Amino acid sequence: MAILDILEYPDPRLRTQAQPVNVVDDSIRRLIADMLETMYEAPGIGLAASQVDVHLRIIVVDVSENRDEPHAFINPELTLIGESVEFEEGCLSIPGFYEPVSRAEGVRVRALDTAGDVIEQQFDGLLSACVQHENDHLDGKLFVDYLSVLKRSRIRKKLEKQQRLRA
Ligand code: GNR
Ligand code: NI
Repeated sequence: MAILDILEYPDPRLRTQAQPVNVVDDSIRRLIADMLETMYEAPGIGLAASQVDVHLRIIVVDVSENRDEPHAFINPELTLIGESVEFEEGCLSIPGFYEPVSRAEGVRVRALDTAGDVIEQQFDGLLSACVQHENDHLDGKLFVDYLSVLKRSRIRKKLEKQQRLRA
């Protein structure tokens, strides 16, 4: 197992369109184990492969209190359900910033599991928002894209400054 480095906004690699996984093999299962370890260590409630600079369609989530209900979805396909509701969102690639984002209240996810079998599950609440946030990463989309140009550019400038000071 390994803790992976998480890319930070405005790194252009976060804008990469992720590619479907062709075969669910041991290298994919190892990546998922490393993604879960990285998510728990961060700590976060979700992680997309895009955030660790692997541009494959894989997401992991765990919104449980005890951090013992991991979900991994390979090649997820989402069907949005219900009205839109606002969630306060953060992102491990945009550390320290939290803003409300409108998301569908429910989501149906069709995906492959770590055995390569097709699964279909439905979620609501925070898990629904988190799955939608992770799926956006796979298409190079970030929660700041839903904010005003002004808010987004303020966040970008603050992060760029932090990154300059760190370098
Ligand atoms: O840790 C995270 N918290 C969060 C809160 C509300 C909605 C989505 C998220 S996902 C985020 C981890 C992350 O950046 N995943 O891509
Ligand atoms: Ni994120």
